[in-house]
Amino acid sequence: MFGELEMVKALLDERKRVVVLTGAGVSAESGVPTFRGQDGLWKSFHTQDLARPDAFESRPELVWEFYNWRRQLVAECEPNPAHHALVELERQIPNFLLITQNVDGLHAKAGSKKLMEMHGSLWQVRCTKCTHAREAREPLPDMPECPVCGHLLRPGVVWFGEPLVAGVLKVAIDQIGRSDVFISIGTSNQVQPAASFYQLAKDHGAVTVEINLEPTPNTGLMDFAVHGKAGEILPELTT
Ligand code: BJW
Repeated sequence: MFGELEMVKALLDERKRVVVLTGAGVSAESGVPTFRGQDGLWKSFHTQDLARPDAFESRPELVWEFYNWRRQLVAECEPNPAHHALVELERQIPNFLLITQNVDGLHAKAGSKKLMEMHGSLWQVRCTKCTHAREAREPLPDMPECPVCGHLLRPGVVWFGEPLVAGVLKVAIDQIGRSDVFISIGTSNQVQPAASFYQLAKDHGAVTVEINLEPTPNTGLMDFAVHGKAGEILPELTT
């Protein structure tokens, strides 16, 4: 290990207040497709239009079919060394928070506890009419109905134009504002507000780090950038 990675490890060894933001790249080595890029879900399946409230309104059956397909795919996936390394960092660093954009549940499956899923979860559903919301691990029909009022359920994820999971943004802003180190891992940094978290950290004097397979629009603005596979890089930070 050398260079930037060595410096990031030294920062973490100081056990400062650390906030980590993760994206789809962290789950790529578990077999979960990313959204953008060469092998991205949205390139292969032209599904960007499905993760939208208006798509669900006009074609709910198609959108549910897409989410049920992903639920099935992700159910077979296991956490990889990147997820496990983040559990270990949480154990080593007393003041640690993991904010994930991922909806696959793999951080929780690996054992992360100080965790916020800012874009919701594939394993949550909620009613389109009443306040009913629940965890749903079991296979669902293509048009699942609310057990309380009979209206259509929807996936418990955050689509474009929708606010983040309740309370998450406030906690994120508060914690990032008080962090000493902010690390963005496996995200293309193209979706707001997550893509701007580094700026918030920087404005409050935190050291900012990017770990990603390839450069992102934020790379040049980060204090440190390490490019490669999260599953290979993150375990290096825990030893
Ligand atoms: C590896 C790797 C390996 C691969 N190791 N790396 C300001 C300006 C402009 C627009 C906006 C703005 N503020 C808000 C918006 C609108 C919008 C937005 O950002 N649009 C952009 C397209 C410009 N944002 C929103 O609408 C958000 N809501 C909001 O801001 O609400 C405000 C509001 C307040 C009050 C009332 C109403 C509204 C919500 C955003 C929701 C995003 N939802 C999705 C879908 C979730 C459900 C689902 O999964 O189906 O979330 S979109 C999708 O993108 C998903 C992801 O979480 C998100 C981010 O993707 P991510 O994780 O970065 O993945 P990729 O694929 O893009 O990148 C993976 C990276 O990993 C790549 O770089 C690879 O190289 C790398 N990689 N293998 C390390 N092994």
